[in-house]
Amino acid sequence: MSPQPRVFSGIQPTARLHVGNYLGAIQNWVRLQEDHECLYSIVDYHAVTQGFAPAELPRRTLDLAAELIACGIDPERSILFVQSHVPEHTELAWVLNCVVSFGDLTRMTQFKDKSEGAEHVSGALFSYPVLQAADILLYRAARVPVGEDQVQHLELTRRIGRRFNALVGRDYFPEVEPFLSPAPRIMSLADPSKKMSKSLGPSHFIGLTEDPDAVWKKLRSAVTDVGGPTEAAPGTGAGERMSPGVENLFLLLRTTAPAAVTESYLERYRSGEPMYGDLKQAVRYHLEETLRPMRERRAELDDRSVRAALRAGAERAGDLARRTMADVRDLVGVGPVALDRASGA
Ligand code: AQP
Repeated sequence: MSPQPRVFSGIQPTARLHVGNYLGAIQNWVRLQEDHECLYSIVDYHAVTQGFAPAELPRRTLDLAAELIACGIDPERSILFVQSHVPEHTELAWVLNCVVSFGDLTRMTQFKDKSEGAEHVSGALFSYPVLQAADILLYRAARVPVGEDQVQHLELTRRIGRRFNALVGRDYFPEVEPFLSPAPRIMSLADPSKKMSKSLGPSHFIGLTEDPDAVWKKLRSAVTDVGGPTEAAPGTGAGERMSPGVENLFLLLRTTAPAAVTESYLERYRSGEPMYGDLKQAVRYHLEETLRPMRERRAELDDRSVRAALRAGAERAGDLARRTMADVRDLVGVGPVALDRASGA
């Protein structure tokens, strides 16, 4: 039997999961477990690129792991682990820093967005996509389930992998492909011109384990017909132009409700009858149906079992990572084995 294709993806423990993370990426993480060998990492070294938070980071890491398990990541089937528990991530990142071109890094739009107006811009924020490339290439994973905002970084990972292969004269790292969900970009409720994101503030996102009343408060005040029209949401079947806020509500409905439900609201939208209040109620209902089982599973999980799952995950990931790093040191000519060889030992 041929081995299952390998998948890697990571998520930062900067706060708890939101609906954008779930519909854009985590739902695919769960699905891919069926027929892939999956590694999913809580990338805590990424979370410190914009400042340390030693009093909060460990708690966030544990909470995020519990939420991922509640979403359906099965730590028996998939390798669920914390990035810093496998030190080879940062070691490979250094080697890949020697491979990446400075010009390529300067073109990363996320760096431009995150550094704009910041008081202190760390070197790590600039080279962040190299650590991301190391995360993926360390496991020689070919498929990476992410949201649309990460596609540029994956293109860079591909370029780094190719350049490494060319420099060492061996096809060592595979070609990396993004794997996008049907909702690769969920927008903010309060400002639908921006992607749903934790850093924009609580009114902009819906937390996965948020209380239903708080979710409704955010949905009720979600922006609808301001912000200018765009093309109709892909896949909604609507021929007319929708404003970004309405398009986003339809996207939330389409990804949580049966197709017939979305179609009935689209018909009402096309007929021009006022329906935004009802549309928000429908999103509220179907989102709650999606989120409730996760909230319930999350409530049943305790820290002890989550910590045990992460410890086991780090052991399994570490076995794979050590093999790759041994090869990489060899290919680059560093490390004790290379010295032994040079001296004929
Ligand atoms: N709005 C979104 N729509 C679809 N997918 C999204 N992802 C994030 N936001 C959306 C995807 O979720 C995965 C984890 O992303 P991350 O660890 O990079 O989380 P994030 O980007 O840090 O999430 P935020 O909320 O945007 O954080 P801040 O505001 O701190 O930068 C990735 O696959 C991502 O594509």
